[in-house]
Amino acid sequence: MKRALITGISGQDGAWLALHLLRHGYEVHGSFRRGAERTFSRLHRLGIADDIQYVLLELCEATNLVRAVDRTAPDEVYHLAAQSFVGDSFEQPAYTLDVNATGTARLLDAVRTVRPDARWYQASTSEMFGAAGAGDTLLDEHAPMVPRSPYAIAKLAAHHMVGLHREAYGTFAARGILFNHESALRGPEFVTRKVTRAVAAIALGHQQVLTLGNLEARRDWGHAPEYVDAMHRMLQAERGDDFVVATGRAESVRTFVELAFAAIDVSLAWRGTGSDTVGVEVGTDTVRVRIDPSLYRPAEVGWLRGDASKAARLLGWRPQVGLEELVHRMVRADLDELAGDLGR
Ligand code: NAP
Ligand code: G4F
Repeated sequence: MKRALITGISGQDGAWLALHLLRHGYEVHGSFRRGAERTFSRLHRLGIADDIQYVLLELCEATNLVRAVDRTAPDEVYHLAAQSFVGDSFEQPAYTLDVNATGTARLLDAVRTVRPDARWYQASTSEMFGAAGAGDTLLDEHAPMVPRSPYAIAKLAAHHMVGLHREAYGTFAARGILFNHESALRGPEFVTRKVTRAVAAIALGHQQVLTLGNLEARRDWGHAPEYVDAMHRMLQAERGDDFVVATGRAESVRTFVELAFAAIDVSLAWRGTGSDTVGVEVGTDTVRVRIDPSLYRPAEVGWLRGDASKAARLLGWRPQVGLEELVHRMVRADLDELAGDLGR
């Protein structure tokens, strides 16, 4: 039986990956950090909370990392833990660098010291491409990286540090450059889940208006459970390598909003421009979407679209669930969750 250590077990990807590895017969160790509440709500939602072995792990604490690796003795390390919200990284740049970049360096060193043969998966990100995605450029593993946020800068440093361990110490290290991936387990601060939760609340009459930032940003949105499968495939390959994981289709936040309202049979008409834009419900003329400029980012990544043909060729990985289906599933799940909450 293989043993996996997943850092960041409480997050969206941690939960989906744990489910995937348990189904493949792994012993799964999941890391958590101290907090006032230890609920593991996503793991409970997937019905696997009792199947995980939990280990305390804080990326800012080097000796704790050594002990965590020693205690879990993993064959595969999936390093997912991070300060993952781009917006907050502008408010907390030094903290984001410490957790995402220096934290990765600390954990790499702990694994090299205690468990040098363990295979490493690095949660790299399309955000590292940043400004290089402008003008609908199709981004593959060789595209330039022009980061535009403290989060992306920290992730790019971690990406290079993992590459260095591959080169200098012969570590089996895979770097997954994943584009945005979403699900009903996505954190509510990210735009997709913010939209689908609000649309569900509007459908049930508990919210009137959804307030957003930049409607024109385009993202390549895929289905999270498929993306954790790609992570697993990367560590079963012959050698550690780099892979873009994406759908190849980029749509705007505006289009995502339209699709989410369509899932509750509401058509939106857009009026105004820039921060004066409003989305109005066709038929009732009720304002359903407004812009709050305070939600604009100091520097924005306008366009991200990925080319995952290398993953298709070498890993046999291809995206399955399309954007319309993804949005529909997320709205449906939020309707069910909210209706359940209201019934309690
Ligand atoms: P997420 O839901 O925000 O989960 C992040 C996890 O990291 C949580 O378990 C969190 O624990 C943990 N964590 C945060 N700071 C930590 C620290 N100082 N020490 C130890 N653990 C810490 O993120 P996700 O969407 O699952 O993403 C997983 C990884 O993939 C992240 O590295 C993210 O940057 C990267 N990524 C995500 C996407 C995407 O579209 N989802 C795309 C590309 C790359 P708490 O619950 O205690 O906060
Ligand atoms: O949903 P977002 O916050 O995701 P973002 O910034 O693309 O980052 C996510 O994907 C990355 C992969 O590319 C991951 F590495 C990262 O960890 C995270 O999972 O924002 C998407 C877009 C942005 O352009 C943002 O400005 O939506 C725009 N947006 C417009 N209104 C909004 C909002 N974003 C949020 N979070 N909230 C809004 O109200």
